[in-house]
Amino acid sequence: MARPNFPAGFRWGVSTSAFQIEGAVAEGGRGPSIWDTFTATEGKIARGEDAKVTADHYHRYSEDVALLAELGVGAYRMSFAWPRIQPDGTGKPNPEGLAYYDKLLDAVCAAGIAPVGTLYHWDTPQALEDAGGWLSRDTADRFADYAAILAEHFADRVKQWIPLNEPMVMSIYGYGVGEYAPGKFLLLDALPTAHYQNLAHGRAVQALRAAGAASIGSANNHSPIWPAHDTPAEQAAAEWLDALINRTFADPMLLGSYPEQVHPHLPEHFADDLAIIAQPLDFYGVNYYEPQGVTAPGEGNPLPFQLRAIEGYPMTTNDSPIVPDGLRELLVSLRDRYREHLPPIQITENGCSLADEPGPDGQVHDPARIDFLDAHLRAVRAAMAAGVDVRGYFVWSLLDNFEWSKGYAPRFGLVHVDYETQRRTPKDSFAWYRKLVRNE
Ligand code: GCO
Repeated sequence: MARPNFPAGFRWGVSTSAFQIEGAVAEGGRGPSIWDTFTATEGKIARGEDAKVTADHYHRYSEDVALLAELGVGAYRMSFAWPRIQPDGTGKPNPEGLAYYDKLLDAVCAAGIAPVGTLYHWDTPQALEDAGGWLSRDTADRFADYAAILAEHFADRVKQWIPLNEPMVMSIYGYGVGEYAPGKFLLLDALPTAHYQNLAHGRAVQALRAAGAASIGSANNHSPIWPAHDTPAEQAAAEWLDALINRTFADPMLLGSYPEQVHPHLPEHFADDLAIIAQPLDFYGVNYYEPQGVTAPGEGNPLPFQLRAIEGYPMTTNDSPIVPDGLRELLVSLRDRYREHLPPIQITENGCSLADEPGPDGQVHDPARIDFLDAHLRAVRAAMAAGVDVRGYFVWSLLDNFEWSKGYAPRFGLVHVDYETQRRTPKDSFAWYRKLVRNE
């Protein structure tokens, strides 16, 4: 299959997150996170699975960095586990936590790969959640302290920073509907968590800049919103959902404002924080997986919209429709909405879960993932041809990993992980991406 060509200097990478691959949850002075608590709660995770070991990256990071080097990517997006750095979310850093990321980052840099550091990928220290978590403004202050610690210790090796991964998912899935940690069911009363995460983002950018950070961006999950019909009721529902899952997180960062739909649900005096949130960014990171279907709310629905499944497309094993052109549509819409306020874009996550298992030959043949990546890269290329400034693409993910409340069944990796033996097997898509990255 021909591969879409990309300009010289286009940044190729892969992404992972600490809680999903590290394991060693009680080693190295790490404190408990909300996801340790959530996985220990009956009925929250498929098959009662947990992330105590997962891909054991904490002990096997050298082997995984060798896989990165074999792949030939120029950048590796990882995340720091807040509870490894500050076990209860406050105070002096844990030396063992600093030492672990020193080793990891030294290995990544020695392989000639640029680390991209996500400060937070949902693993809030439990002690901070007990004190209010993202419902409390104080957590934004704690996050700024945490950002300063990371910048002080790692800004010599980490040249690109992302304060928060997908604050929308934390707010909606974690506090709104409770499918993710910390498992609260607040619906629109969860919206203060969006504001305090946005404030934490702005405070972290300030702290990172003060420590001389070179390049700072985001990793916001965005979806095109697809109403079933062009009726006033469905358009209103679509505008509300777009406001909630896209604009509540992009507008404050890029425009210094919130969509009016959410104003009544934000903390009083939220407007006082907008200048802090709207810190200039060097790149706008976008995580794309699928469009989001929507329709008008039914009788008695507490929300001003009703999600609807998008049909007629192939599906991943994570129940996502595979819609490559949705990425082109999203990128063009972001450019048209934010215009001169939009920094160059990095696709900080894109990938698919399949039921990958080694065949009789011991190899993992995943043609559907190759097709997925090829089609989504063509969509990126089409957006670039339409004038959207996209500078990089990171596959989610390097390794099969713990897929939150769905556990280990959804496999997203370019590399298969046998969780019994910890054997890594590069899939066919690994070789395909390797050739693309190396322009072979
Ligand atoms: C996300 C998270 C990842 C997920 C991936 C697959 O975007 O939800 O950043 O942690 O594992 O997206 O769902």
